[in-house]
Amino acid sequence: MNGLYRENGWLGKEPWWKDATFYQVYPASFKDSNGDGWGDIPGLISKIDYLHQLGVDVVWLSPVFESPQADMGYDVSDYQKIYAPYGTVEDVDTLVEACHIRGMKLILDLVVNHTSIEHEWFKESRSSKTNPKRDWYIWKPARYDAEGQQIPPTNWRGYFAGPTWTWDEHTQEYYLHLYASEQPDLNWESEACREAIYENTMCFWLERGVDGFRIDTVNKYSKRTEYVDAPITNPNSPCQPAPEMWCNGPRIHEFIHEMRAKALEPYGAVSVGELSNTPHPSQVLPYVSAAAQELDMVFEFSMIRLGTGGMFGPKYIYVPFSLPQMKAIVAKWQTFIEGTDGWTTVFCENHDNGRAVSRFGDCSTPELWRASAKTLALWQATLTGTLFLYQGQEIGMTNMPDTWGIDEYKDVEGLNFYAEAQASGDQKTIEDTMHGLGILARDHSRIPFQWDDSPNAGFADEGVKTWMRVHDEYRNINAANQTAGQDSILNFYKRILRLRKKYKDLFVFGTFRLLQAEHKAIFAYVKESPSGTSNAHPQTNGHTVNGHGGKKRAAVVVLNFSKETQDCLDVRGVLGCDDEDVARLLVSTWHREDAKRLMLGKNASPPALKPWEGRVYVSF
Ligand code: TEU
Repeated sequence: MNGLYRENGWLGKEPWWKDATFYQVYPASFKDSNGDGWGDIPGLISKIDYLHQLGVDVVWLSPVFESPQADMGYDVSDYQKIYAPYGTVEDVDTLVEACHIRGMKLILDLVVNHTSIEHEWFKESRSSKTNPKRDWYIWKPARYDAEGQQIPPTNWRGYFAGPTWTWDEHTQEYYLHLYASEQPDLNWESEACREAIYENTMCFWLERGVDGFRIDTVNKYSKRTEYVDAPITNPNSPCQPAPEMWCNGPRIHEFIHEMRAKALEPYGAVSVGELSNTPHPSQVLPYVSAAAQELDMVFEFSMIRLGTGGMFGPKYIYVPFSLPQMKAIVAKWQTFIEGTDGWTTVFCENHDNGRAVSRFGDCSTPELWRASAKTLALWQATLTGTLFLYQGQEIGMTNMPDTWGIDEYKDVEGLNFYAEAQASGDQKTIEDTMHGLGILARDHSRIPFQWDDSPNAGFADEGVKTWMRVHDEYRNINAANQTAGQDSILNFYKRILRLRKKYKDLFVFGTFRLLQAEHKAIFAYVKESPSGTSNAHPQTNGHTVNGHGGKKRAAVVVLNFSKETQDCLDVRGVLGCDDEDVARLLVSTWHREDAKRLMLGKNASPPALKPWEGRVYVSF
């Protein structure tokens, strides 16, 4: 069993992936080694020591498979070939080896809700209604409205705006695609199709030493097979949001359990599923309960979706939110596994969202940018669950400048939403959508990594036309000028990733209790060691004996999410310090520790928190 369990006051032997630090690489934008302006696998290999020195245990590589790139590789046309600008299958073998010799691991991005329209399976399926692979995709006849006009089989709106059905003239039927029309959904109801998925897309890579997968759209494989219309919630559109028609469907747990049994378990492969549109813990736990033998963990998106106007129509109409709203969401997803055999993840960036320091921090001055990036780092590093970083987060990369126009945006999703706004003819909708894209667009996390202050930020050689524009600020924000600086964001990440490991009983496995829930500027919480002590001691006489009167070790995390000075809460009181107890300052984002700050003895109260200062105090 790989849940969080304790024997004799000890943390049981936990699976390696619970306290591992994962790092997502978006290959097109990480490092270009051959001067075509597009990142590649040899470029990533050349930077593997950078990741190792940061403290990365596992690299998650976004899709590099053969693809026409309708959705940046999330439209695969051959799962066993590599998109040539990224390199070759042998390059992946070299990357696996480069990770393993450093004690690191590599997981790939498994995209099997759909293939590319150019995949051989789809070509066969669309060739005729009698082709053996016809039912490997989802084909339906047309409907006709009251006026006799042909309409799609259902009124569903897809994730990229527009309908989820495209008409195929050759066989006179529609095919389903939750995303772009170039991404036809696979029919998981077909056992032959599922078997091919496990063998062709998973076992092939696991045989080559890959250590697991991030599983794309993991809860969407089991559609509700009645294929009925969704309720009309937007009378002004022919397409209606319908995630309930394909999320968490009737056979989803059967399918994922089978995927684990047939492909993951035999290789001891780790799995992290992308679980969107699933806001209730009671729906999430069945995916991550160890006993269920489905997924090891999932990404739940409530926090990272803050600011979006919902997942469908108004997604890019920005909706301001408060810190108490964010805190309530974090508390919900930090505590939902307590008392269960489930597990969770910690993340605040990925390739589908804007940059955290731009969305949740403060980039109004260089000082606040640095301070807020470090406090966000401290926030992430002290939360329970497996930690996932996204490329560039560790150096505080920011959103694209708000002076950049729509021509710098390349992502199919954002461009479709913008085109939909333009089609409305409503100027305010167009302006509001551009404003929302300026904060939330997936493009912000996809511009070239800023390695140094050389032209093209060291991502590509000088003079090379990069596939996306390099940020204007690359001379000030880059890895090279943060490598030496002790106060740099990069070095702070290195430091707190080590601390997270050293105090894993508190930060990785600890219980979470929110403090000052309604405070509009302070994000504070208590993390308590499940084992009762730092070095779990065997229990005797039924009580944990730890030299601290049996008190559980705890940490108080106090983060100032504002540019104003804020009073610090009563740390000693929260930790239940008796007169002779001392609360120890473990880390501050502002202060180089010194003796007087380190200890909070009797009657001592912590100094006020500077703007965007984060601190962690521990009981012992
Ligand atoms: O995204 C799945 C998805 O539905 C959303 O959670 C995602 O945020 C997207 O922006 C739709 O709003 C996954 C991948 O992460 C994404 O990059 C792909 O575009 C998508 O699947 C299709 O493969």
